[in-house]
Amino acid sequence: MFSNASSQVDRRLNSLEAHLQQENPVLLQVVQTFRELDRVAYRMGVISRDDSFATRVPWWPMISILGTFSSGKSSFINSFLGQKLQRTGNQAVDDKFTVICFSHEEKVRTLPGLALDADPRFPFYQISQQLEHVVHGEGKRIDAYLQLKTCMTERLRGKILIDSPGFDADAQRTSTLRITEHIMNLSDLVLVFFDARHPEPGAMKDTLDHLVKNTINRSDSNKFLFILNQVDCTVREDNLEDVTAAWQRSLAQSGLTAGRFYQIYNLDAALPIDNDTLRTRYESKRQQDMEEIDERIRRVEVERVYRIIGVLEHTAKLLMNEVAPRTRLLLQRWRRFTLVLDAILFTLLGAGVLSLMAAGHPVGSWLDLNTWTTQATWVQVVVGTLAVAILSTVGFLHLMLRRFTANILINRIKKEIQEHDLREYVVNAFKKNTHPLRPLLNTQPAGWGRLALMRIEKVLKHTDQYVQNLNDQFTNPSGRKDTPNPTIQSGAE
Ligand SMILES: Nc1nc2c(ncn2[C@@H]2O[C@H](COP(=O)(O)OP(=O)(O)O)[C@@H](O)[C@H]2O)c(=O)[nH]1
Ligand SMILES: [Mg+2]
Repeated sequence: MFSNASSQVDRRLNSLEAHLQQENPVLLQVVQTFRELDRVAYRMGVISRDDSFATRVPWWPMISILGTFSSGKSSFINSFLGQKLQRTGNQAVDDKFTVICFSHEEKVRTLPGLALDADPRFPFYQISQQLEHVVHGEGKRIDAYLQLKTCMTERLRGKILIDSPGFDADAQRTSTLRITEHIMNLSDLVLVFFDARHPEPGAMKDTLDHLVKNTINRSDSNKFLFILNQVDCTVREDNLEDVTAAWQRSLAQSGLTAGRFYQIYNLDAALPIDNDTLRTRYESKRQQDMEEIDERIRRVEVERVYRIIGVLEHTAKLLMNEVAPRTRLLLQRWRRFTLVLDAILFTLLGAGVLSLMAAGHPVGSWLDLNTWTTQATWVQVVVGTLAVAILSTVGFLHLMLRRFTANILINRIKKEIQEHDLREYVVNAFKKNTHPLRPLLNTQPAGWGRLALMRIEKVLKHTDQYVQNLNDQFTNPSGRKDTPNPTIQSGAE
């Protein structure tokens, strides 16, 4: 059973490694360190052997493009990639969410939503289960909502882009909104597009409300960039300020008052601007805002790499400083609790037998060794069997008691520990330690000893090295003006 489960997780990690090998060798080593930490956790029972801490972190920064229908989301993505990957047009051309990720293959591949649902490397892992919760029956139709496209473009290395459909259509609306919400939660950066061609966005009130209301009052609200796209359409009347103000007013009605409002247009899709002065003005404005958007995209990538290493370090410290000590304490409580109950139970049993003896019941004489040895063989057999039966009952009662006390403590931990991961890890470790085959009197949690400590220290040493390595690559100590390529090229030794 173990080997099957662990080979499955092995396969997953192998494919993660294969992917990182192509695009981010420092992170490749990080996966190996995650594996080292997994080993400690398996032995402690903290996670099962078909799991890995590595599959619990999102590996790629996710940049999603949401927005109103026909606001130029797909055109923006095509320009970003320098390739016409997504279909564009004023009709609803693409009604699916498209996850776009890097591949070394030149050929663009389109895979069904199921591929995303089943692959823990992607942000839509097991999304069908979540959908099923919201709309019964929709989980099975995941292919209707999602697709994956691969694309060989340098700019896509180390990140995932998500193109989204407008969600004005009534059918599928609940599921689409649910997926949008999921995307908003997981994204590192969300570009919210509006269409300057429609200065009166009354018809999109509903869409706007949804996009805006879900973005304000969030702790991560600064990851949302609001972008007024297609501003080239204001050239004719030269009323960019008016159009922007109109949009800002309607956004304010939906609750969004603060924040930057980028103004851009797509050079590939825009109408040519004949007037030189106007063109220069519009182009320089566009240039400035595009540079800021690009910088945010670049930063997200760098931050994500640090965050993954942060998760590795945090998990290692969590095992050492929280999970192991808490499990040890719990074991002490459990042992005491169980022994006290054992004592009470067996005292009662003993008292029962003694009173039987005192009352002259045959059980009393059976248990008396002196009489026993002088009895006939069949009596010995009966008495022996009875003794075995009594002992098994006692053993069984003891095991039931152990389970009972363990369950009481588990329920208590579940209430006591607020942090989700820590709670799960401690409960799992404790369950392993209270398994019927584990001796009650063990003082050390299972899998926690010198070897485990050495491994954790090694993991922590590696995380320090990775951070140093990244600092060297992302900061610019020599003071050069040119920004380094955020894609990490060399490994940490
Ligand atoms: N004038 C102008 N048209 C644009 C711009 N960006 C996109 N379009 C056009 O707007 C239409 C809708 O674009 P699309 O990218 O499909 O929008 P989506 O529905 O948000 O993905 C297409 O016909 C594009 O050619 C822009 O900046 N200016
Ligand atoms: Mg589109």
